Amino acid sequence: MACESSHRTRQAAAFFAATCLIICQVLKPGASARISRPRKVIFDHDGGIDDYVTLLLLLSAPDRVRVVGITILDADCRVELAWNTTLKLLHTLGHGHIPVAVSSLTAVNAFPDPWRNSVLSVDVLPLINDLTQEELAPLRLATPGEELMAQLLLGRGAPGGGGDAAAAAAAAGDNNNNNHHGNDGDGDDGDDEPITIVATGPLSNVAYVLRKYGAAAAARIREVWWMGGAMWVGGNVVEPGHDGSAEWNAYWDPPAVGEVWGWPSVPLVVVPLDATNAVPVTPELIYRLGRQARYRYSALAGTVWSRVVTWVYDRPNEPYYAWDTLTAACVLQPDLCEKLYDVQSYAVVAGASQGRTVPLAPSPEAAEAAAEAAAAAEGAGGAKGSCAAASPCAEQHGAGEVQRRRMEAEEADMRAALREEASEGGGGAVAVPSLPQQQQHLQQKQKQSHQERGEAEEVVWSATRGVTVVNHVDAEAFYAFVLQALRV
Ligand SMILES: [Ca+2]
Repeated sequence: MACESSHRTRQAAAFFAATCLIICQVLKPGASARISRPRKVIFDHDGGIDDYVTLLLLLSAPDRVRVVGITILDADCRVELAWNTTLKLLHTLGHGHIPVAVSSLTAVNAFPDPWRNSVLSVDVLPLINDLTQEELAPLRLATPGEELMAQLLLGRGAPGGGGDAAAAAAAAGDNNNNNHHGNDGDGDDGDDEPITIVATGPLSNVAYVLRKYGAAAAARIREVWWMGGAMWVGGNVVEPGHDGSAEWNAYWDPPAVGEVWGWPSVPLVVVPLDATNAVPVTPELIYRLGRQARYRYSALAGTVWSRVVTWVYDRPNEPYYAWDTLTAACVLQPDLCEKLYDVQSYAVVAGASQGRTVPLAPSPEAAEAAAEAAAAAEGAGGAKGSCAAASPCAEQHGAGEVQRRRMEAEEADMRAALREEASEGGGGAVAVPSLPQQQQHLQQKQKQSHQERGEAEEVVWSATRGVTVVNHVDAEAFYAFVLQALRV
């Protein structure tokens, strides 16, 4: 009995010690640091003006994200210049240890030259030009950007890259040596934490990695945040032969969008034009950055954005938006951005709508309007409950729905006619709001057409998958967040 009692006492003591150990582990400072560890990020950009402000934003929050590598596509830029510009910014801010590589992948539909050329206006900024070309040269990695992304994901380091980059940065006198995290520059720091990809250009690099490395790479992606697509609003592509329904990042490489849509196991958060249309880069925003220009990041961001502020006069109906910067802001401050989850959608990868991203459901606003119309029709049909089981009354209840369907069908026919006109005549673009029912009808029609002609069916549409869509942001909340974040 005494022995049993002693055994129980020892058990109780062991339980108490184990409990204490767990509690102590949770409470000690190091434990909380692990819990709130910054998330690893690959910044996959395409060298536009907005991409550099986005880089500043990502670097401004080392407590939330750690940029482990940067890949650049030759899309909204001249990529050799964009490489220079990115390296100069990193060096200026003491982040020269971050590996940067240029992708070898090329456009299906190239960006307009004037947009691509704008990178020069950032590359020449005196604020970032204390390095000579000779000093920059050793910072350039031989590894193609798409392979750097793969290596960072798969934890193989960046052969011929990261280590060399860090050494080269040191040799070039990386300003401040501001390596907050002891990162050796290759992203392979021995942990197996999945990596977030913040993609503010086309999806080509992401698609390449998934295509070549398959499930092994997919499993290493925590999520892809992509600035791209236009879900329930018209696109911003104005090109001959296109119907204007696509957003430019998607249009640059539509098959890549389709490929990423084909990986439902890779969480995808889309920041489409639906959200970014709310956040123009205004003169007032830049003035506000100027008022806090004593902060280096604010001075740089304001200067970079000032390169495009004249768009408010040049293109009053389509000003320069903070497309990419909003995407990074949503990563850093998730509650800033309203999201819809598991939005079933597909991408158009060929034809006059290539690059279009198509949700299967109507927008929340349209759904709400339809519900209100149905409710109003129900109200007009008589006193509530007066005809619960009566067939004629059921028809009355459905009047609003019938009207909605008729109006949608009429609108869809009109837009289909416009699409055909655009594709046949190669004419100007038209704004095409998302009408998934009509799109599916169009798909069916084209499939039948191929079958009737005995042709092999062209791959025009991606698989359907669920994505998270950032569909709304409060502009002032976004501006205030950026202003606060850039006080560095
Ligand atoms: Ca971009």
